Amino acid sequence: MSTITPTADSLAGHGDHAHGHHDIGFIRKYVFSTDHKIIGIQFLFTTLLMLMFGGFLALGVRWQLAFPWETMPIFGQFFAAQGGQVSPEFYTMLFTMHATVMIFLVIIPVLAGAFGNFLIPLMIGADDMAFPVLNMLSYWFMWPAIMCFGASFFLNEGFGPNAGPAAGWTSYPLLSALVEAAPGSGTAQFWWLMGVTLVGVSSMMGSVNYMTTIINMRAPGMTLFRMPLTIWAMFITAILQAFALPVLTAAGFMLMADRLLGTCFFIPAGIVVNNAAPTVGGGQPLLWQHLFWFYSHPAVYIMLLPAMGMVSDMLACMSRKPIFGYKPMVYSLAAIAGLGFIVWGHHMFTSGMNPALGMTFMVSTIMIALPSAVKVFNWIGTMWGGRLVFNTVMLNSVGFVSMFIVGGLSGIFMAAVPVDIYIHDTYFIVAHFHYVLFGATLFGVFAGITFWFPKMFGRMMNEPIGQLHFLLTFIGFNGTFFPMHLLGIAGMPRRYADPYLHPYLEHLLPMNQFMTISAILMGFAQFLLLGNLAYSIFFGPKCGRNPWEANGLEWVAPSPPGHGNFETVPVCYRGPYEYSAPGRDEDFWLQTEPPGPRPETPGQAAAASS
Ligand code: HEM
Ligand SMILES: [Cu+2]
Repeated sequence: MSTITPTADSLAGHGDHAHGHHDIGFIRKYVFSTDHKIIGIQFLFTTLLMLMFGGFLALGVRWQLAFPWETMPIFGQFFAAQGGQVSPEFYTMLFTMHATVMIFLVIIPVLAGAFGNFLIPLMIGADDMAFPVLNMLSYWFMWPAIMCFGASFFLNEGFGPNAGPAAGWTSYPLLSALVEAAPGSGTAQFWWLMGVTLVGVSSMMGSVNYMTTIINMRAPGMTLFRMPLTIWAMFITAILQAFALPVLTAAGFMLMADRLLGTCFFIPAGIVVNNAAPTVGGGQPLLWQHLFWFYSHPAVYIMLLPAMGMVSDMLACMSRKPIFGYKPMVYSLAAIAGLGFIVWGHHMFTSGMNPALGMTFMVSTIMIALPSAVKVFNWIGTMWGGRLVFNTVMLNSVGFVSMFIVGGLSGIFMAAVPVDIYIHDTYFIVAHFHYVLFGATLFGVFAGITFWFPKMFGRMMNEPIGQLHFLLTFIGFNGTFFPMHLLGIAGMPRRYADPYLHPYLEHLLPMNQFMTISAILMGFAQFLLLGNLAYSIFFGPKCGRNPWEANGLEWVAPSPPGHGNFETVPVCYRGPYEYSAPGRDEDFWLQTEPPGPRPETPGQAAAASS
């Protein structure tokens, strides 16, 4: 791809566009806005709301695991029919909807929807996305999805013991294919499938937009290898979405057809469920698992890669050093994404798979450790010998790296077939994915909120509260999730409403109580984040264009940037990581600053030409 050379014409044309615009009403400006910045902020607040909701569902799960069959405080009143208890069906619904909300309504949209939208045009020097109306639709398709998921709680055989879809966020048949299979398999499961389909529509509209924008709308001089790693990560994530998502959508339609049209893709013959007539299909439940994970394994990278990119940018800035190994960072992102397509079988090691096939899935999965290790090594290399600034951004970024190491290492255990046969479907798995999704991604998101908040609102967030929020979340997180490794090794299965019915698990109750208390602490800590956000939007200290003295194009625009982002088309002269460049007075070097006079000493000349 070639770089566009700036012409006086394009500069003037763009300038005109940035200034000469029309007055639009409140609704068009803030509700049905086509401005990528507003859409990004809409995504951010929606996902934070969903994060709180999903967190409450998780606390419901934790309540039952710590105090089984005891009346739930406060919320117990809502299901009086059960005597305020969490029934087994209700427990199943709680973890299903917790995971559904966290994955489809929090992590995926916060990364691509909130940060992708806000950052892509700003960081590549464009005035907006390639398709602004499509972009607006991608946000507004989230709400029908949220409503479908919401409806699935109620439009069922009655709120109460039978409430909600309960086949897990993985929706394995037969639970999800046969209406009679379980209390949640009826109408609730239908609305769940509708919700996932709509989230998919939203994601796909975003993905097309991001790819087009990044390929076509980069500012003059912004070559591919001058793009910040955030943009590389968003680009690769968009490609992942585009290739993986159609498989899930197709599988969803097949499942719908099984439920509504009498097909039997996933329903085998002769199964009797709940005393209904034997099924007459010739299908295979395992087919769903293959199709589902063909999407969902790449999707776990959709939930991680953007945060990796963002953390790379923040770590370089807060270490005042160039990113260590920029190109290896790009190639390792691409390698993780590419390998991510050929490992899905590791979710099915215990399904009676041919050992030769299991072996190939094992090897390909373990190979992902290589690019992952390159990234970890390079993040540490970036910090090594830097002038580290220990603020909220740095703390959360280091939280990301360290928790990713823990989650990544437990991944290698699970990738090994003999080990996985023992720990499959135990709490070890739950520990692993929370370390990656929460420990890594969510800490990256907290760092990103603090880092780009000044650009969003023109004000800084409160530093002491930010640090306290990090500290409490970090302690609460590890208190909640580290013991899950031990539970898993002790054999505690996931998705059991009462594991203590098995005598060999009875002694694990105190550890579960400790974890629940840690989770409650962590839940409360999130109010610090919300309070900090609400306060800082109105009362935070005002800041200029570049409060962190960073290099990227977004820091050239006003804070917050107006409609059209830049006053004139930014021209990009170098990569985004020129921190502490030798021979300069300042320790940062904006991508837009024209090259200065020739360096004096030969050493500086060598440094400048390399
Ligand atoms: C407030 C913090 C959180 C707590 C206390 C929590 C707790 C739990 C618990 C207890 C389970 C049930 C495990 C089982 O019995 O199988 C669970 C499942 C799950 N959680 Fe979380 N979680 C939290 C945050 C998150 C976040 C941020 C994400 C994703 C971004 C997430 C994703 C999942 C997933 C995918 C499952 C699997 C559910 C299933 O078995 O189908 N959780 N969580
Ligand atoms: Cu996987």
